[in-house]
Amino acid sequence: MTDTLERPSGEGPSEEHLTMGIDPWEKNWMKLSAGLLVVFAVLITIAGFAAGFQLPGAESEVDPRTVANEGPWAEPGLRDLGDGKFEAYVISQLWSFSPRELVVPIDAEVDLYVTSIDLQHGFKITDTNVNMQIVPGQVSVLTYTFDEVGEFPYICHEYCGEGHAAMFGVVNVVSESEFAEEVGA
Ligand SMILES: [Cu+2]
Repeated sequence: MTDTLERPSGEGPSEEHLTMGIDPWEKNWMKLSAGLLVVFAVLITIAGFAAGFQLPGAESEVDPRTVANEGPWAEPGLRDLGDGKFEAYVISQLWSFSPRELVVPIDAEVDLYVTSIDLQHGFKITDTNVNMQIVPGQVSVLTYTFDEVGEFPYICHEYCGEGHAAMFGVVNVVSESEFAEEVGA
C-alpha cells in the first residue's frame, strides 16, 4: 500500500504533497489545534495554582424563598470580623441590590456573599475583578481587598427584565478615620 492518497487528477494538491493520506495543510492545522489545547491546559494550571485565579464558587445552597429571613441574610450589609477583615452579604432581586451601599475602610479584605431570591442576576464591581453570576438557591463568594479610596459601583450584568438598568449599588471605600465616623454615627 502506498502512503499517498489517490485523487482524481486536476483536483486538490498533487500527490507529492500528500503524506499518509492527509493534506499537509490539514496536518498543520491538527498540530496547531493540539498545540493550543496544551497551551490552554498549561495556562489554566498556572492561573489556578500559581497566580491564584479562582472561579467564584457556589459556596453553599440556600432556599431562595426563605433566605432573606435567615441568619446573616436577614440583615444584609457589611460586618467587621476584626484584623481588617470584613464580610458582606448582598441580596439581589428584581430590580435592586440590598444593601444599595457598602461603606468599607481602605485596605479592607472583604468576603462577599451574594445570592438571589428570584432569578439569575450578575454582580460586577466596577474597576475590580469582582464579577460573579448570581444564581437563586446558591451563594456566590469572592474575597476582594479594596486598596483604593473611591466609589465603585456594582451592577447587575445579566439581563433580568425591564428594570435591569436600574439594578446597581455602590461600594464606597473611605479612609480609616471616615470609616470610624461612619460606624460611630
Ligand atoms: Cu439585571
